[in-house]
Formats: sequence, C-alpha cells, structure tokens
Amino acid sequence: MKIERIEMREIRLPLVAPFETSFGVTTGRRIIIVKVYSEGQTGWGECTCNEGPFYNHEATDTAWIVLRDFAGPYTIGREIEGPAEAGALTGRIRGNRMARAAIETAIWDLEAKRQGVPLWKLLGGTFEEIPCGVSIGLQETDAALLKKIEHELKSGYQRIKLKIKPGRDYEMVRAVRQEYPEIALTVDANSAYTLEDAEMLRRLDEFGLMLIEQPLAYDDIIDHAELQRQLATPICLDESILSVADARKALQLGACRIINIKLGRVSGHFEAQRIEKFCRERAIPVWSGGMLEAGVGRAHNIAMATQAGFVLPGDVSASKRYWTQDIISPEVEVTPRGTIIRRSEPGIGYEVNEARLDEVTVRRETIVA
Ligand code: OSB
Ligand code: MG
Repeated sequence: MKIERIEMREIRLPLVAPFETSFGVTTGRRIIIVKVYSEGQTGWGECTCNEGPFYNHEATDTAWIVLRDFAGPYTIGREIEGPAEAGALTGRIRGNRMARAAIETAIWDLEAKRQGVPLWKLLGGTFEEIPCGVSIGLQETDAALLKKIEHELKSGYQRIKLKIKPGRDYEMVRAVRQEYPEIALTVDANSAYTLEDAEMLRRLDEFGLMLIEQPLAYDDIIDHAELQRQLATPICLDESILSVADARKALQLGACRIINIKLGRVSGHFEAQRIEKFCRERAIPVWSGGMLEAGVGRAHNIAMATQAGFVLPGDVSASKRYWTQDIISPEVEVTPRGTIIRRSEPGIGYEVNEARLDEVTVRRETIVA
C-alpha cells in the first residue's frame, strides 16, 4: 500500500459548554482532520491535540506544521505492507505523537475499508458494546457540579470523572460522595499537584474512588511511584504514558495500577495495541481517554475500546455532550445502560458528513507526491 494523497484541514467547532481543567478552559475546538488516499480508497484521522500546549507539548498550529512539513511528506509515496507499518514512516520525528497519529489512524481506517471490515475487527476487538463514563470539567460551585452529575447519571453513564485542582478537591469530592455514596467515581488532576500535597491526596482514600488520574507532573513517574506507595486509591497515569516502554517502566516502578490510553498521545493504534496487550497480560486495567474529539477521533476511540483489555468505562461519550452538530453521521449515541454499540460498517463505521465538514473548515492543505 502507498499513500498517494493527504488532505488536511482545520475545523472550528464551538463546544456546547466550556470545559475547564486544572490547566485551562476550552470554549471551542480547533481540530485538524486528515484524509488519506490510496488506490481509490480513503481513510480519516483526527489530530487530538489541544489548541495550546498545556495538556502536552502539542498545539493545533504546531501539529499543522509537523503534519504539513514532516509527517505528511514522510508518508507520501512510501510502500508499506499495512497500517502496522505506518507509524514507523514518521518515527524519526521526536514527540509530536498526536500529529503523527492523525495520519497513522487514518491509514488504519483506509485499510479496514479496503478489506471491507469494521476497524474494530481489524484491530482484533471483541466487545460488542463499550462501557462509557463522562469527564465533567471544573464547575464554579458544588451545586452546579451536582446538577451536572445528576444529568449524566440519568443518561445512563456508568462512571463519573471529576476534574480537580488545588482548592477544588477534597471538599468538592466529599460533597459529591455525600450525595452519591455508591457511584463509580474518579478524579483527574492533570498534573496539578506535587508530593507536598500527598496528605490531601491520601485523605481522598476515604471516598473509595475507582482511581485518581495523573495527580503529579506530566513527565514524572518517580514521584508517582512514591505517592502510590502512600495511597490505597489506584493511580492511573494519562499524560506520563506515551508508549509501551513508558507503560513497562511505570508499572515496574509501581507508579500506577491503571493506565488511560489515548490514541493520539501514544502515536496511534499500533502503539495503543501494544500497551493494551502489555497491560492485559499483567491484569492491569486500561480504558480509553478522551480529548474532546470530534466524530472522527471519537469513532477511532470506540474501535480501540472494543479490545479486550479496555475493561473500565472510557471518556468516550455521546456527540451531543460536545457539539450542536458533529461531523459524522450518525452521531455517536450512548444507550440507556451507558454503552456505545460498535458499528458493523467498514472502517471507523461512521460516515464523515463532508458538507458539515466544509461548513466548519477554516484552512486546507493537500500533500501529494
Ligand atoms: O486529561 O483526560 C484528560 C480533555 C482534554 C484534555 C485532557 C483531558 C480531557 C478530558 C475530557 O478529561 C475527556 C473527554 O470527554 O473527551
Ligand atoms: Mg486525564
């Protein structure tokens, strides 16, 4: 297989509600969507980086340059056996995994369409439906947060994740636990703490959280290992895990007991599969993270999460939680039991709504041999 053409475009999509984390507020997304062409087939990928370099080093504009000037040209016209080799074409690029993954994942979609099979099947997925949770951003007040939680539970979501930061942590989680003593509850700090906060983090143990996500620095596993020794609550790493090598080192050190896999953060489906397998063989649960994706990225996450190691509810929720209108058809829907049912159509299983895509596109670039 040879990729003959890559079209990239930036779209702008306002979020239905602002999303606040410890590193900032997002009100609208600037997303790069990639379409790859080979022998009459096409495949779609989404670059999952944020607008600014605050979650990790990547940002929409830097990803645009990496895609246009490096990852795209390195991919075009090169003969590969299949999508498992796509990542290696851009492997000399350091970091910038979300930019690289936009192309890598698009090639997986293309290959699945070429074979006429759903992407989940090509990936070896087994689950017919995947369990879903929601990630709720920081709210002004506990009352506002409780109202959001009530709404999401009524929709059927199986797990609630709360964003926390210094000053919005122990008391806030206590207020939620008082109202909902039984629900599956997690918290995500996005690296807002240091070991000096260990005492407060230890006190969170009393709330029986399913996990605490990335409490310490994005590039640290040493301090996380120290913290995990002090906590009963399992630590789940997000930002710190970029590869199966990172997963191996983190688990070897005892820096976490659970791993969140984000396709972009780990450079695409190939590396995500390696992490899933490594963790599954060691009974380490994994789950699909989310990056406020539009439909293409969301569809890839759904396919990924059908793989057997994805035993915990993911941050993969319905399109309507984010967008007034998504870029795919049908939009992603969640069942009343809080699951998403895998699709039987070839590739990612959702049609890209190109008219909708054109409507929200602000720039384009085409890369050809
Ligand atoms: O840490 O999981 C995170 C969104 C943007 C950046 C980082 C994170 C998140 C989320 C949202 O938690 C998950 C989603 O609903 O897509
Ligand atoms: Mg996270």
